[in-house]
Amino acid sequence: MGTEQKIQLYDFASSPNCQRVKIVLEEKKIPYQTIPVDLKKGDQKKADFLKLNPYGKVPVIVDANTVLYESCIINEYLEEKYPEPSLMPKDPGRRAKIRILIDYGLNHFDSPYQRLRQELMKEEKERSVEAVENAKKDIKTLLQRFERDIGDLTYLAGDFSLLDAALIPRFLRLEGFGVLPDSSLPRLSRWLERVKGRPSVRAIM
Ligand SMILES: N[C@@H](CCC(=O)N[C@@H](CS)C(=O)NCC(=O)O)C(=O)O
Repeated sequence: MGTEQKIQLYDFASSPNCQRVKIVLEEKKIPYQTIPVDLKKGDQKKADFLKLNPYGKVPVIVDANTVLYESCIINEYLEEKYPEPSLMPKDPGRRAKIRILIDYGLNHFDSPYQRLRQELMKEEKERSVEAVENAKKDIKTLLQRFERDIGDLTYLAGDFSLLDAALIPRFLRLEGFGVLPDSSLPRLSRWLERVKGRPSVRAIM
């Protein structure tokens, strides 16, 4: 792949949605170049960028004539177009289950995750300790599903997959928020330590 054919990733370095795509690009060793989009300056709402993504959000990838947005859809595209190394099982049922868990880990988590995030963004004197503790409790309850499912597996669905890639950025934030590691989630806590050793994850940290 020559330099001019590299995938372009419109990126904001601390964005978990961009990091999710970068993990897959790194795992598959796909050459790419990042094009920074300054979200603080509102570059994502400018006319040129809206032509790439009408939602006005990062990430966006440009792969030759293909322009895509929505991080999980981008990752599915990368898996189909660049199948090696594979990040999805062959069995359609197991693939579907992974998609259910990605949806669970991102969408079903969103309410307590955003509550916690908003609360922690406040100045300490304005923060409600009760709201923080309630959100953490709700998140830990939701995380029990992964704690059960991972069992003795190395990664969330066996081999490293799009499920791990999708959830790592959010779970790293949960670590920053003091939710993980946690004694009620020993396997998930060990999983997080394990994935942090992967070069693809080190690249986003
Ligand atoms: N569902 C989208 C969400 C993308 C998203 O919310 N991106 C954030 C950065 S993490 C963004 O661009 N925010 C800027 C804005 O909404 O103006 C995805 O998975 O790609």
